[in-house]
Order: sequence, then C-alpha cells, then structure tokens
Amino acid sequence: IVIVIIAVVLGLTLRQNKSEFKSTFLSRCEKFNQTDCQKVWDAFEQAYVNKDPCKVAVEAYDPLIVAAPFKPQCNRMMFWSKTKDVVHGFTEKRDCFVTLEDTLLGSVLDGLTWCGKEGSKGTFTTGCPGWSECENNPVRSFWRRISAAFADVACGDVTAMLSGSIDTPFNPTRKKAPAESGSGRGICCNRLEDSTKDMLWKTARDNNIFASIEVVRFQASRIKSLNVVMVLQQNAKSNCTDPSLKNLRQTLDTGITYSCKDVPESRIQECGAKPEIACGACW
Ligand code: NGD
Repeated sequence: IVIVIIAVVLGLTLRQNKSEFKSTFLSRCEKFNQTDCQKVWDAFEQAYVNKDPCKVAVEAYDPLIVAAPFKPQCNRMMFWSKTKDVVHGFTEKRDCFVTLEDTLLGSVLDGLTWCGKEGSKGTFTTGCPGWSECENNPVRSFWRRISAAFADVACGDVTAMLSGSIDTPFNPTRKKAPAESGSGRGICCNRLEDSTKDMLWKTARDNNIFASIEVVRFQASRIKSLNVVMVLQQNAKSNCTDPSLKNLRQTLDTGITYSCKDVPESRIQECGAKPEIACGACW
C-alpha cells in the first residue's frame, strides 16, 4: 500500500510539473497572434522527450524552427553578451530594438529549464542537467539552435551590447567545466544542489553564443553594419579599444561595416526612462 501511495504521489507530482511547464509555454505563446501554439509545443517537445538529457543535439530543434520561423526585422535586431539585464531593462521600456527574447521562441522559453527522460513521455523541470554539466543538454542546445536561427535572418544595421565589466568582451574560445571533461554527464545532476550547478557553470567561462554562433553567421549580403555598444559601468575593465574587438572585426564577413561606441550604463537607463529621446539619439 505504501509503495502504491508513493507511486501515485510521485506520478501526480511529475504530471503537475509537466502541466505547469506546458501551461507557461502556452500562455506566453498565446500573446503572439495567429500562432498555433499547440503545433509549436509539439515541435518543441519532440526535440527532447524520451531522450537521455545529455544527448539532445542542437539539430533536434530543427523542426521547431520550421514550425516557428524567425522573421527578419531589419535595422532593429539587437544581440548581446554578458549584458542581459541592461539590454532587457532597456528593451522592455522602449520599442527601439528586438532581441531574441522578444521573439516567439525566445520569449516563451526565456528563464525556463526543462528536460526529458529515456522511457518517459514527460517533460521535467527538476533534476535536469545544468548548462555546462554536459554539452548536449536540452536547454543549451535550444539556445544555440535558436540563436543561430535569429542570427541567420539578421539584416540591415545590427546592434550588439557587450560588457565593459569583463576583461575580454569578445571571447569565442571555450574552456571546459571540470564536470564536462569526461564523457557523458560528469557528476550526476540529480545529486547536485542548484547553487553547485551555478558554481559549475560560472567556472565554464565560454559558452559564448554571441561570438561562436551568432557573429559567424552574419552575412554581408543581408547585413550593412554591426554597431557595438560597450556598456560601461563604474570601474570598467575594457572598452572599444580592447584587443578582443579586433578579433571581432576580423571574424566579421568582409563587407559588413563595424563600429563601436563606449556608452555608460546610466545613459542606457536614462534613454529607457525617457521616451522623448529618439532611439537614434540614445548613444
Ligand atoms: O553556464 C551557464 C550559462 N552561460 C550562459 N547562460 C548560462 N546559463 C546557465 N545556467 N549556465 C545563459 O545564457 C544565461 O541565461 C545567460 O544570460 C545567457 C547568455 O549568456 P552570455 O551572457 O554569456 O551571452 P552569450 O554570448 O553566450 O549569448 C548571448 C546571445 C544573445 O545575443 C542572445 O540572442 O545569444 C542569445 N542567447 C544565448 C543564450 C541564452 C540568449 C539566451 C537566453 N535568453 O537565455
């Protein structure tokens, strides 16, 4: 009897998890008009359901991109690296730019964690691998895939906000986290506290999607210029003169004009707060 009760409670908990995640997905999706959100969900779910959560390849999300393609929004597309909060603090208040997190797929899954399990039809939100715990986890593969799709359609004048608070604002190289160096999953995620997972991924200083996935897909046939905004806080460690930005220029497809501007974070916040400042006059 005890075993049956435990099984029922466990089953209900897992179902609860699934329906909560799915309802967040659908309610965020429904804000986008003329979207068949159930169809998008089905395409999403097939990528990771019934799979080892360390064996979800980036390509598993290809059908999702087909089901919910990205539309180019020329001259308004905003990329970022290590500046998530300041970028979204600005874009939430002003309608000057579109980030990945303003698109259907980006907004529906921003901030969420999910994974499947071999032999199960469920979607789980706990016990999933951390970002760097194994390379091919469902969340990381998703962001890599949709970041690539967003960069593929970038056009016109493109903006990127990079951080002046780190030594190397443009950093394509990837260092492995300790738990990643073996094959498979390293330390099993179920036994790790969330705080430990966070520590783990903080030591994995790469994962730089902007440098390794987005910039390399910018095509001169579609994009006129890349305009970097270096976000400077007090005691900034780097600015537009940083040598790493030379690598950025060299990585760029020839034909794309490059520019860089040092902008205090306070100016970006001011522009967010004052709609009377035109988008083009923010920096
Ligand atoms: O180790 C990690 C980790 N590294 C990055 N991130 C991580 N999350 C962990 N749990 N563990 C997540 O990616 C985290 O949510 C970060 O805020 C986000 C971006 O990482 P960052 O700042 O290092 O920048 P990247 O260059 O890797 O990627 C930023 C660009 C940007 O133009 C977006 O269009 O790539 C797109 N993006 C990538 C990954 C995740 C967006 C997201 C997102 N919204 O979560």
